[in-house]
This record gives sequence, structure tokens and C-alpha cells, in this order.
Amino acid sequence: MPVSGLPPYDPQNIFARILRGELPCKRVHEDEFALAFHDIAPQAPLHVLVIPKGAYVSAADFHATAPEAEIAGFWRAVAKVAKDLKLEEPGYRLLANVGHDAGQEVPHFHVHLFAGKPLGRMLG
Ligand code: IU
Repeated sequence: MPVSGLPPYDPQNIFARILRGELPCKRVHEDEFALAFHDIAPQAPLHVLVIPKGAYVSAADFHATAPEAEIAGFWRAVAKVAKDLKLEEPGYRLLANVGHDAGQEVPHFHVHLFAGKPLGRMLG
């Protein structure tokens, strides 16, 4: 059972299939540790998802069980995406839903990157 209380990792989840190239995505960045692509239903002018290449159900699972190199590599990829898209100024938001109450829909850890307008204090 993963740390977040979600079911065990399902290798057929949609992001696993994107990682294997079975489904397309609008790729923004890819390296050894992470893949970043545009969200299919953007909630901001810019809405990118960054996912680790490893099989982790949630942020809780990832941070508790991934090797340090994968954790560092993943977060460096997140920062690189923001920098390459020139978002450091005026800024951006990172968000990760963990589990049921947060409304996590896809059981493969992902970070949402929102930008492109003033985002207010809180989402939904
Ligand atoms: P959540 O944090 O698990 O709720 O976010 C899942 C996101 O994945 C959500 O913003 C969807 O629009 C997005 N998404 C996608 O980009 N491509 C897909 O094929 C599917 C969901 I299914």
C-alpha cells in the first residue's frame, strides 16, 4: 500500500502509458528523471504537469520511497521547466494533489505548474 493510502501502483494508469509512449502528449521537457507536458484540460493560461519517470502513486509515496537522486533530479527538472519557460518572473504556482480528499485523479505522482496570469490566493 503506498504512503498516501491510495491503491498500489497501477502500471496501466494514463501517465504510465504516456511515459511508455503508448499515448501522446504535448511534451515540454524530458530527461532521465522526469517528463513535463501540457495538461489536457488547462486550468490556467499555462498548465504543465511534471511527472517522475519512476512508478510512484503520489507525492507522499515518492518522497518516502524514491532514491535521493530521483527526488533531486525530479525537482531540478521542475525548476528547469519553469526557468526554460521564463516563468521565474512574474512567477508560477506548483501544486500536487495527494489522495482522495485532494481530488487526485491520476495515481502517478505529478506536480501541476500553473502560470500566465495572477493566480489569486487559492485554487478551488
Ligand atoms: P490530479 O491532481 O490527479 O487531479 O490531476 C490530474 C490532471 O491530469 C488533470 O489536470 C487532468 O486534466 C490531467 N490529465 C491530462 O493531462 N491528460 C489525461 O489524459 C488525463 C488527465 I485522464
